[in-house]
Amino acid sequence: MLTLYHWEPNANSGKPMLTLAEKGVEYRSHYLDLLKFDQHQPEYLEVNPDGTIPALVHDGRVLTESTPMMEYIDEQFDGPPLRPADPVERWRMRWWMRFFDSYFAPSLSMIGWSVFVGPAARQRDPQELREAIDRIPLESRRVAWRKALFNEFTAAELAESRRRVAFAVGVLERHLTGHTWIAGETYSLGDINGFNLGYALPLSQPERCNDECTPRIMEWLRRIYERPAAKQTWAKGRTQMASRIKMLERT
Ligand SMILES: N[C@@H](CCC(=O)N[C@@H](CS)C(=O)NCC(=O)O)C(=O)O
Repeated sequence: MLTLYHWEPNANSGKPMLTLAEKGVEYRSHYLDLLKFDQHQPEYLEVNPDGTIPALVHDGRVLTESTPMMEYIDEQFDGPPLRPADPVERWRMRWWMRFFDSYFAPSLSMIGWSVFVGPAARQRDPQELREAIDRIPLESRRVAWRKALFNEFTAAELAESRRRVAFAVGVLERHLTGHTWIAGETYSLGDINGFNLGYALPLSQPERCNDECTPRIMEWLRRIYERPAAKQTWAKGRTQMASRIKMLERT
């Protein structure tokens, strides 16, 4: 029995969703609306007391952390391998997953939370929002929500995140100039990780990521978008957020 608790096919939730689709593994999908704070409700805290998504439950065992979760899925289930056999390619895949998770994602996420998540959730009654924040189990997530909802990211924090995003986009473009995929010649979990992070970059960072400045990134994103597993995964999206992927259609 396999159940995935997730939000939209996006960022951390999209990583196991796309991995499962690439492997052709059936699972029970349990959608949690992050903007309605479903992830902090008692029923979900029984699954993951940290109140973060995604969480995978396999035969009664709960797995969290989306990147090791992808490796677990690849190891545990039949289907095409998503980790290269070649040690150098496997190292490169893991190098990039670490870079995506620890450097690129937090900066892009801060920008996303300030321009999208905060304003989208802010429509609700401020007292209700304060109570919702108080129910968040992890201190780091409480701080992120508070800053997003009450517009408290400082100009310096946002400027540093923009600088990091610009740097990371440059590093990725240079990498894809010499390699077809993140690991090298093999499509892997590194591409799944990077795609979930970056599929909307041409829309969220149009001046940095476009056909003129970053043609290699654009081509890489389009090649992943055209894979049946990506089409199948993003069709599970329920909001405008997931439909942003359509901008990767070739004209
Ligand atoms: N490092 C964790 C991060 C999990 C995480 O923070 N997920 C976000 C969504 S992308 C979340 O659950 N946010 C809910 C919240 O902050 O309330 C992973 O990769 O799974």
